[in-house]
Amino acid sequence: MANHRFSSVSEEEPCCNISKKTQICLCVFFGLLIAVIIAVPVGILMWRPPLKQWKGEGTTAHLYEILLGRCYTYTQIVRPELGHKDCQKIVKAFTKAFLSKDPCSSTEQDYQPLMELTDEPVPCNKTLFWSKSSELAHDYTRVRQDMFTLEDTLLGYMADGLKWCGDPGSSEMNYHSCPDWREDCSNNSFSVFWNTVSKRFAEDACGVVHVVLNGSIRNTFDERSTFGRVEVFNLHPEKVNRLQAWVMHDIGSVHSDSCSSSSINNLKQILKRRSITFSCQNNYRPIRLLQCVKNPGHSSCGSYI
Ligand code: N1C
Repeated sequence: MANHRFSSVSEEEPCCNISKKTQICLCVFFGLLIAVIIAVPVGILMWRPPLKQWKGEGTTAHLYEILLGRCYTYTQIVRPELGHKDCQKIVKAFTKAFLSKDPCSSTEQDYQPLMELTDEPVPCNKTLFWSKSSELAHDYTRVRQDMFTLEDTLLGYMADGLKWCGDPGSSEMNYHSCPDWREDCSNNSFSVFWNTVSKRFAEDACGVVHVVLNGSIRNTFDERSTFGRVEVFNLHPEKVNRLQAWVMHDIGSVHSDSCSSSSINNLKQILKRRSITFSCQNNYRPIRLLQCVKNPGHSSCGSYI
């Protein structure tokens, strides 16, 4: 009985003379207040200025992991003599070169620490350059394992086919867009990287160096390409005795350029001024054979296969 009376009093007379409605209101008010007190600083801490939008495609998804995986594959499996290289350090130096920076003001210096960690000897007479002929040149070095394109060295192997850029207002990579060379800026983190590594690759070359050129396009030797702009001018005449060019025509294409064309003559003149001997051969047979392996039925391959 007493218990019954007590409980009915507590239900009907809310504590401290505050009505139940007021209690609910207070609860809601304090709840909201706490939510605001938590949400505002969290929001301030979490807020990121929007990343800048560019015309080119954004950073390759999982760039960090891909770089690290490729670095280990190269140093442990492809060239185990480089097994002492520190891949964690190399990939950190790679990303540090462009993260939190304006992707349109990239410099060679940004990549200098990365360059120092990835030096790698290429034997004399084994360097192979290419221009507008990436697939063919790499088909060739896949078979001629003693020859090296830039992508057969550690840094080229790691970066081949990837895209990357950062943003000055963020420590993140910009996965949405990166500057386009033509439409945004030429000094972008990606182009500056290829210029920097191509320059070193050419500076390191010695003996007879080779280049695969595409004779099925109009400007077989293009002075604006990385080969024509960077590599040719960074060969050291005191250690490079000759540049051997192989002008290759696509199977079945109408020939556009050959060793006797004006663009190749332009290359010859540039090298002459730089005291480097030049020799040129159309459709170098070993590479032609590789083209024919891919096109066995073509009439122009009849004499080979
Ligand atoms: O501008 P290119 O060719 O003449 O550059 C090729 C030349 C090669 O000899 C390489 O040593 O320059 C070096 N190089 C690369 O190794 C490379 N890998 C991937 C230059 N560029 C490279 N890339 C990408 O291809 C990069 O995006 C760059 O802009 C293109 C250049 O290819 P291209 O015009 O056929």
